[in-house]
Amino acid sequence: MLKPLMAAMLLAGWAVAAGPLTAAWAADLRVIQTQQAKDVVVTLKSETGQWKPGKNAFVLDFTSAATKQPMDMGKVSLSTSMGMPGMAPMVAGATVRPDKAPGRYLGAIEFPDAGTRQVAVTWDGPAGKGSARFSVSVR
Ligand SMILES: [Cu+2]
Repeated sequence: MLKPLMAAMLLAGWAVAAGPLTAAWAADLRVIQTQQAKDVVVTLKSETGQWKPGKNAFVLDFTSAATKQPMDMGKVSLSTSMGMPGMAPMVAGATVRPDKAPGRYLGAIEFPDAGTRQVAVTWDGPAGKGSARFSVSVR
């Protein structure tokens, strides 16, 4: 009786431990948008290569345009805005945190509807302060 139970518990424990690992961007990432600001190349990526209404997980990769090497950007934030005629812009901010991989940040953002967002990515760290702006279609 003990052995099957222990095997089941081990299996369950393994599944819990393996879950986050396999979910954490093991899949290929697709580029949503790339933007260069001075020497900094910002690449926004996700598993699907696009943003949709609702919750979205994404990756921001920072590399040097000159050296192609990852860049530590320090504190990174991402905010979005959608202009709507006759209304105040719809604003949504992302939570962004550094990944273990150098120059990589993991983010999450939620959109109430579809439409083109003006995206601002800002940073403040070893490479100085800066920002990149681009637009992304949420669909
Ligand atoms: Cu809107």
